[in-house]
Amino acid sequence: MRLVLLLVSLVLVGCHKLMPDAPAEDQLLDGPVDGLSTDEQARFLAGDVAFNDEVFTSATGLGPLFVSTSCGSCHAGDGRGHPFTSLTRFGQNDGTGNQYLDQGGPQLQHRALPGFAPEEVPAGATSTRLLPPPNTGLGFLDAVPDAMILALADPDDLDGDGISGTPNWITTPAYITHRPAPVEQGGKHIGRFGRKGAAYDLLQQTANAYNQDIGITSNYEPVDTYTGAILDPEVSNSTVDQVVFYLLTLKAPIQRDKDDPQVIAGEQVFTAVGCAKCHTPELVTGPSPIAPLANKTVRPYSDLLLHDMGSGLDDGYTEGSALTSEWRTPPLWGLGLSSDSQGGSYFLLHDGRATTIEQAIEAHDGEGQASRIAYQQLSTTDREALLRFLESL
Ligand code: HEC
Ligand code: HEC
Ligand SMILES: [Ca+2]
Ligand SMILES: [Ca+2]
Ligand SMILES: [Ca+2]
Repeated sequence: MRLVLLLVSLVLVGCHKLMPDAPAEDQLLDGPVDGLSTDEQARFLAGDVAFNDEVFTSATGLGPLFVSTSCGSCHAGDGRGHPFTSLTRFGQNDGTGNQYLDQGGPQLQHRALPGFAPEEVPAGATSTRLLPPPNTGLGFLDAVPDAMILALADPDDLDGDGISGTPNWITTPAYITHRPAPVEQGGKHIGRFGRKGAAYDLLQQTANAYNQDIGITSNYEPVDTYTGAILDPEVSNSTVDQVVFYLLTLKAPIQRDKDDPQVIAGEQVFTAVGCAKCHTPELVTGPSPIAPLANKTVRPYSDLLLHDMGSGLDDGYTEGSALTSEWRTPPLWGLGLSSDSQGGSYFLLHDGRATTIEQAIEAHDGEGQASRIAYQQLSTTDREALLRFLESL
């Protein structure tokens, strides 16, 4: 019987593309946006291979200190990550900048090639453990003009609703080309990627990931994490650019059951209890050299701003101008599909501590307190509708 099942499953895998129950487009996270030119599709595919299939070894420059051996090993299926694929950063808990750069900060490389000592968190440093966020729809988030993010901010809470979203003001590396009409404040720019919004764009995120996560130097980030010396690039500019293009053109998750009356009712509850004040339903992109990303209305459910989420979610670690208790509102698109990439269960919030959507909401405090209390006071019917809606994203 086992053998028969095995054979059946092999056949099923074999004709994956022909089967009527092959996953529908709205169940998948890792395809390209619609409307790419033939040339752009080729760049997407090249980036896909570099991101998912290129596993580094000592022969191709891995390490000597590293966290993992490929992008795809941590970002499986481009969805939300798993506790097994987390990474650790360390530093101090105030705004003085990372005080541990000479002791291996900010990132812990806990693995090393034979003959090299892996890092440990130095005494006195505070450390944080982060799970990978999803990579879907990032090109749309990248194409949102700075001015739109700034317009959503209310750093001094002038409207008195208890919510004071603020951008993460960061110093951008010299190799970054700022997007059109960048907003600048005292020489700093608005970061929007990463759990604390400390990366300006997908090039910075990618060049850093190669360097810090895999121990791979590039022209962009040439400093070897082990010796501190500037090394020849171990990954070419063209490969980095292809990976950036892949991230830019990964499609946004498609909402399911959107016409279901319970889902529609749930979205109304979402707005009524104030979730939409941070999880901004709609953003509009500006110009982009990639036509399908330009001037599009998208529904990520994020304002890309930082919010103080209270002491329970305080990780004691700062990045850019983000305080220890501040997190960038995570986009909620793809939420209902995230257990597919998380081994069948949910691992939500920055460190994956919430294993249900309800637990994630219950952990909202600080600026999220009023909304969480409103959620706790909902009738069962409204609460069920809200969850149905969240699962449809
Ligand atoms: C060890 C696991 C690991 C590896 C390897 C890894 N990442 Fe990540 N990635 C993470 C984690 C954890 C975060 C969240 C970090 C943060 O918030 O600052 C992240 C964040 C990101 C983001 C930001 C997404 C967002 O929503 O803001 C992008 C893009 C990304 N990674 C791309 C890459 C690329 C490209 C590579 C390969 C060059 C890579 N990652 C390798 C774990 C990994
Ligand atoms: C004050 C702004 C704010 C409000 C209001 C708010 N959220 Fe959040 N939400 C956040 C931030 C910031 C996080 C990330 C916290 C972390 O990672 O530790 C988050 C995380 C989440 C997550 C986990 C997402 C993931 O990918 O891990 C869910 C689900 C969520 N919120 C749903 C809701 C719902 C539903 C409501 C309304 C009841 C709500 N939020 C209200 C800011 C807010
Ligand atoms: Ca190396
Ligand atoms: Ca390090
Ligand atoms: Ca406010």
